[in-house]
Amino acid sequence: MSLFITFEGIEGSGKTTQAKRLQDWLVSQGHECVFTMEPGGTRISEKIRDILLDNKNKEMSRFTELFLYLADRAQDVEGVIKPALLANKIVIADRYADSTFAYQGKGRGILERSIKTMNSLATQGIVPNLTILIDITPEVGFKRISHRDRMEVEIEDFYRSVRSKYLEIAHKNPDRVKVIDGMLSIDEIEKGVRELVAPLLQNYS
Ligand code: Z5A
Repeated sequence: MSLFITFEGIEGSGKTTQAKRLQDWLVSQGHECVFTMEPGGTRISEKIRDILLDNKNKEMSRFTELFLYLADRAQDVEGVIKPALLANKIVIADRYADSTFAYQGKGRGILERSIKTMNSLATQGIVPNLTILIDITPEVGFKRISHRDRMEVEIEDFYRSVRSKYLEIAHKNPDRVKVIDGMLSIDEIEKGVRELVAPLLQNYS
């Protein structure tokens, strides 16, 4: 049996820290585990990531941005996620489809049903067994990653929208999406993550 676990949250929520810690723990337990990240989980995706996150590309249209995130996902699914799941491995992804609904959908105002249709092509219908949403306020996330005290009001509004969409997704998908308070310590969050993953390992051979 395969297992697909994704981590979601706004910048600075601690997703990457926890995704890596989970991978280390699973490997130490003898599981075969594959780690990926979006954007950037494959050689081609790294190039897409460079385009997406390049500050010189600030004029990028929101639709170009959407297509690039989906192109990145299509490559990640085809090149990493699907083969690993078919080989009965555990896949841990630092961001996946919920990011697109939160950032491009709610954040940039692109119609959810358009995203749904295109995302189902990119994912080939692969849905995570478990999504761990690490929830923090934009202010705390921003301070953690930028070491600055204040963020611009419009940026703060954008991240508030993104965060609210994440919480809505969690509310609508309670079986798949579990929320952990990102204000807890790194060790406390890790413990919470393990408590969520451990029961799934019982079914996982
Ligand atoms: N994006 C999108 O728009 N649409 C999509 O479909 C996808 C992505 C897939 C890049 O994401 C951008 O892609 C992102 C959304 C967009 N940006 N925007 N705008 P990314 O995942 O590559 O980068 P990120 O979201 O900015 O992640 P990050 O900066 O790496 O943050 P993080 O992974 O949430 O946190 P971290 O690296 O684990 O930790 C950050 C710092 O906080 C670090 O110093 C830690 O030691 C510290 N930390 C972590 N946890 C804690 C706790 N619990 N307490 C205190 N300090 C902590």
